[in-house]
Amino acid sequence: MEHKAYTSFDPGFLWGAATASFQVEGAVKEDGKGLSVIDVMPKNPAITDFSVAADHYHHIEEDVALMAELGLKVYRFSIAWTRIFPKGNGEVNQAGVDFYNRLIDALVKHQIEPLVTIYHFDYPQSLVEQYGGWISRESIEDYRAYAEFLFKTYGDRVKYWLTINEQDHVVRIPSRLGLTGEDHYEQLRLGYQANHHMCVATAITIKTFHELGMEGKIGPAVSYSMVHPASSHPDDILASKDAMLIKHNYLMDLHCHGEYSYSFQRYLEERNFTPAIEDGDLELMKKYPPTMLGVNYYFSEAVRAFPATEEFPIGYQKKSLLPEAEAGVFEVVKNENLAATDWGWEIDPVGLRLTLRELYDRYKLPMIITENGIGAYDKLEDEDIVRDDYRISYLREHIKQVKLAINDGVPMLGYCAWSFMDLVSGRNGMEKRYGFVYINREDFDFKDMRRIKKDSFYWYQKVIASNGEDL
Ligand code: BGP
Repeated sequence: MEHKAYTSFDPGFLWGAATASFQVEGAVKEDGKGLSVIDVMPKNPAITDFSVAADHYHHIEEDVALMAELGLKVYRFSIAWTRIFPKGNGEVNQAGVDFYNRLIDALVKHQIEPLVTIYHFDYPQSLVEQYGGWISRESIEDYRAYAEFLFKTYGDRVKYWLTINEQDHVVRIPSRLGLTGEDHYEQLRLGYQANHHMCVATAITIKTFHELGMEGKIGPAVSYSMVHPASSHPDDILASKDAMLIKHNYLMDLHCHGEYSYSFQRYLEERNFTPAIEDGDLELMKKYPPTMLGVNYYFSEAVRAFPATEEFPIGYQKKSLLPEAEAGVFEVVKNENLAATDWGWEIDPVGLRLTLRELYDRYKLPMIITENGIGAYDKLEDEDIVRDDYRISYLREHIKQVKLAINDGVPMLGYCAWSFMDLVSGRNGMEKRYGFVYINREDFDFKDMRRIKKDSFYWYQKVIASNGEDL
């Protein structure tokens, strides 16, 4: 839809960039930090571990100064649960508390709004050992108590909170739940139980947020993107709707409406995946929905119908971490209309506008983009130059679509690019870079960790300074 009247970004629009603790901090065993599931999971030997990452733990003053130079209005980062509570519950580690006090104070000094992710994948390993972690109901109170501690400790300076990052990924990636040994079917079944506990934990934490009279907004950071039908064949259109349901909407319906939709209930029943739900759980979710949504968007997908057969019976999934095909439901296929990144992620800026409209139509909550960016093999040239024009063009096209979504009537609080600086990619180590700031290290050579501004840094600086007019 083209619009006659054209709105610009609101003067208070939060231009930002994001990171996550385990991907940037390093110092995994320093100052009393406990181990997380990320620290103990089996690593792909082709990539580095996260022990040093971007060494942000030892560079916060320098890094925040760069954020200020870039002009950031908001910085999204996550708190490592195991720096605050090394065992996930029980004793507090003051050195960890102080680290985030220093970071938040430095941000506030530079008038950068902190946007805090309470938990971004690095679940305390001790809770897995104590009672199995998220698959146990005991996990709910420990998460709530941890979040309450953060509200009371940092809430005087932090107004925007993200509860859980990409819960759908956590429940489907066994190492992020701390699962070992179970077969694929059992992992999925336990994943849906963990999912339910995370939804209850989110709702009860939002209840605590309100009871403490916290100012500001709170909600999950969700991975949500359009699943297009591969053709206009009605079977493919049905496949795309079903894929949207089992990849994204099942979770949003729980967070925002406190319900397992009828079709999702059927899906779970047919596969024996229905989780144990206690009286009052759904009421709690209904009563305490999020007050904002964080949206992580990188690519869209196209799907066609994938009928169940004898060879692929209902529920058969391709052996990939995130579902690429599920018999009886859908199969992801290449979208011939779109170019892709070096990792095959299909670049779809209009898909972002569609995503934001879809989310707002369904859930009516203000949103902030919490991740959007392109992973690439950046090349450091002589004289510390990184010519990442592909990043500039990716971000430019996506920001244009955010603007169009605002014109469509979607309330957007801000936009955080992924990522502020290069960091260790969850599955691809240091070779897949995302930052505005280059970190001079490779997977197995830590070099000097020098911070180098890429071309995209100077471009984004202009975008922010012009409030999105100079793209
Ligand atoms: C999201 C995560 C981030 C980040 C990003 C890029 O799923 O929230 O932590 O890693 O994806 O993914 P990747 O590093 O696999 O390219």
